Amino acid sequence: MDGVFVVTIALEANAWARQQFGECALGDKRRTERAVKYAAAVVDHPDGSTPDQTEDAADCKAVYRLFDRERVTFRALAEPHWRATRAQAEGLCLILGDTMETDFGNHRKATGLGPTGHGSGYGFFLHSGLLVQAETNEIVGMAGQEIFHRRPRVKSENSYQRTQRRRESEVWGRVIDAIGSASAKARYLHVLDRGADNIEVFCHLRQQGCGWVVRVAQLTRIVEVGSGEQCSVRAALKAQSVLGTYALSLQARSDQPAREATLEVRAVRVTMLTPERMTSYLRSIGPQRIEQWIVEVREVDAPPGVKPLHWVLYTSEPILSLDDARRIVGYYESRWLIEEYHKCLKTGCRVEGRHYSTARRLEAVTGILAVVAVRLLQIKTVARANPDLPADQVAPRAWIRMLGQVRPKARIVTARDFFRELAKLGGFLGRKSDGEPGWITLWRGHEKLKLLLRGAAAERKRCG
Ligand SMILES: [Mn+2]
Repeated sequence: MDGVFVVTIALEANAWARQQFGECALGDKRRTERAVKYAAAVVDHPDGSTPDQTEDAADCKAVYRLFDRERVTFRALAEPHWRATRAQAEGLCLILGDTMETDFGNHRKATGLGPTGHGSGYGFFLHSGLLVQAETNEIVGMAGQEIFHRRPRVKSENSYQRTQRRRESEVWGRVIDAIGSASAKARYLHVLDRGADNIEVFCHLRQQGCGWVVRVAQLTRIVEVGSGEQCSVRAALKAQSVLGTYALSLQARSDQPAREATLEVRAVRVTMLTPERMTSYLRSIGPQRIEQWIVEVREVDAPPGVKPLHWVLYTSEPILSLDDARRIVGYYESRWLIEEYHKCLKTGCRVEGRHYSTARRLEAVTGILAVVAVRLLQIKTVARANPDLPADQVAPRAWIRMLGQVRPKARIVTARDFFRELAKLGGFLGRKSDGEPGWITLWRGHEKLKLLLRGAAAERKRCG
């Protein structure tokens, strides 16, 4: 499986920006050019402010004007990337779905935002579907995204308004539909957290011909088991014999020592019942019987004082063996990548540090940052997905040469070597106990390396 994105990372900022944003339909070719130019500047300095990322005041104003145009929306900027991602998908792909909350702070008074968090935050929600290769966890890109706002709660709210406000969970279905069905060469498996444990979500997934792994939120939900009788999810699992057990080494955490956990696995095939209260969506698609499997992983004989591990997942995939179950649990564990994406967007691109005065400008700039954050995530994970690739397939040769010059003891042959040395330049110690470098040291190393390259280029110019 040759990396689709490996080539992408090796591209210089300008070429990458053109590839990602050159097709944006913004109503005027000059706007597209402006977006490409700005995106390249963001790649070079993702956590800077807009004035930092532009050459002068006029350039900065031009970017602000760009984000004020009606046609220049989050969707218009990011959609070509989503389309390209879906077109690149091949084989079994996971689509990791999750919502990120932003908080721009109450003091800034950007107009058009809504409450976030427990009401103290002020911003928007970004729902994303990150497409990764199932076996390697290689990041292909974003398959679809949506920004939505929470309506402020009003005291005199009637039940209709309350239901409207609570229908936020419909975003799962909208993004599933926007991503749509896989092409003939790919298969999609959506991997979703507890927020998606909702009959409508399963219906959307099935309508699109996608598979799924969804964390169970309600163990008390009534389902139908094989023989047609009805019972709770919990009771259905309890009635099953153990499919197998396996051991898992857990690293020490602040609140508990390292331990070897023994995990029991159970699985059962169930049918979801059509809810009594039909929503307009459910009425529109007609009665549904969603047949699927439930996998349970339960820690037994946990030492006193620790909370035993317990995961329960719904899946469209048949679970006939312990291996099947472990594969599905492994897919769920890939969700750390979407959490990591959110960090790339918040810390790496400082999306919440943008000082724009309206929600529409903030949304529009997020259309660029959301795609740049994919690139940051790819840089962070490439060494993990393809450690043995030749280094010159993940980075320009000039970078490898320069890194070799400033770290003369380094031997840079593979992608893993390159990223470890890059992280060391950024302060990563690389001791045995340090594991693989985190993206902050990678990013610092990358920043330093670029400065070195810029210095060397200036020197060459001067010496003619
Ligand atoms: Mn979530």
